[in-house]
Amino acid sequence: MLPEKSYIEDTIVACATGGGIGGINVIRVSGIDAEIIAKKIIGDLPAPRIATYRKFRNKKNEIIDIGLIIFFPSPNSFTGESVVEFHSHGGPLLGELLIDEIVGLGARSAEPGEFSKRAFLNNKIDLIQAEALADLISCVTTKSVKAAVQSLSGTFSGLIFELNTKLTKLRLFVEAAIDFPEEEIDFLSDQELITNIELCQELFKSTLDGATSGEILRNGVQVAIVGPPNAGKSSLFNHLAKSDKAIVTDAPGTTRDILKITVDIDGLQVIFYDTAGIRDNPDEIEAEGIKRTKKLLETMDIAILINDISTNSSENIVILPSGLSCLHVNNKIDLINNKNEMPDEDEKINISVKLNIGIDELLLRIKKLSNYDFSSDGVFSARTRHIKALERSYDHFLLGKEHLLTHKAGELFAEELRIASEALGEITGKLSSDDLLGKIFSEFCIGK
Ligand SMILES: Nc1nc2c(ncn2[C@@H]2O[C@H](COP(=O)(O)OP(=O)(O)OP(=O)(O)O)[C@@H](O)[C@H]2O)c(=O)[nH]1
Ligand SMILES: [Mg+2]
Repeated sequence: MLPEKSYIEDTIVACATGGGIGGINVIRVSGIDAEIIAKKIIGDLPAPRIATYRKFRNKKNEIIDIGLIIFFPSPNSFTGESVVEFHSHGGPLLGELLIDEIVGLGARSAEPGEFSKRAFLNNKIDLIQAEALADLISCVTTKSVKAAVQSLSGTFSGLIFELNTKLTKLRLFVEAAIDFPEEEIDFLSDQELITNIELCQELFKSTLDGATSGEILRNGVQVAIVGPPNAGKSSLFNHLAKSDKAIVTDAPGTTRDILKITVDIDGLQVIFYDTAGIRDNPDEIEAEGIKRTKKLLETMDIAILINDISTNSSENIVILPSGLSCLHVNNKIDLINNKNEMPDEDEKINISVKLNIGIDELLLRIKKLSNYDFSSDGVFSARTRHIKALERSYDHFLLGKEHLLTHKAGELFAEELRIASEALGEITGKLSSDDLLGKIFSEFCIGK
């Protein structure tokens, strides 16, 4: 998977900071012409890795800005290529002027994620670390920041490496035993082999658990608040948002558009959606809202099905997709005067948004349903594609184990373990297709 020559031979430039109004902008140049470009702009080449104060000049020798320049000679840079960073003054136009000048000197504007892609292609970081880098900027909770930093610093990659080493050792051991049958090694009775298989399985399980938590942390938990009109969906939504984001009235059919807020629940990112009340015979606009609610439900992790206990409006109208986790909630319990009228159904949560009763219990149940392990420390961030590849790898490992222990088929064991290793290679990028790499890096922002 060596990069094409032309790809790596050109020099790229982009603003590595936001490019908006601020103290400074960092304009990053990477590639073989970075040194020449730096010399042309400041007149000389500063000492490596030392921030140097210089005038930045255009082709006509006019000063376009004054700032710091740092030169990172290859291979000791973020991308592994020669990199020059210009710290220009903040302001979008200034940054653009400098970039135009650099482009005029032979560089090309970088594509999204291109710096990280070069870092990956030059083995500075693996794919997990590159993805963690991209995730870091979109984290909205401190827990998810910590997790992304863990992945960036190599925690997740280290586990994948350890798993792969274990798989390879097991495979080589069995292959050696197959290759030298004359030595009559009865490897199946070797307790060390059995122990190593068990240890590998344990590591698979704990890595999958960690990655699952990491994925939940990264993606957040999607929760739709649904139910009949007037049940108090928007009231609950506003309560969770701590703002009057949604319109609340006592007229049924108030909400039509889907509203969304992100709430930090003990470090877990929970995305709540307020939806149109579902009922028979809606008007035309409401019908569109209901259609959207039903579509939304297909992509949710959890539905809060909310019912107005004072009217006991029918819940049967809301048909949830099969497999969707659902929390049944009775709202407006403040309107029930007689305690005997209070439903005592274990699975239902009785709340009053108005009096802030039962909301903590509701949040607790969301936490439980999220499958996120709140007790675990050192969580690392992970993506769905990592989990899928890990699961595939684990399945092949288990199949191999069965071949070996049940059918005494050493060759099949070795073959399954080889496929299991390949799946792990996709995670770190050792064995990823160009298409996959292109897709991953194109989702990065420019300058990354
Ligand atoms: N007494 C009482 N009233 C509530 C409670 N929660 C909501 N309400 C009232 O119920 C009415 C409807 O609330 P909304 O939040 O607009 O209900 P909704 O489910 O979003 O309704 P639609 O958008 O029309 O589907 C409003 O008058 C709220 O003030 C509660 O816990 N107790
Ligand atoms: Mg509403």
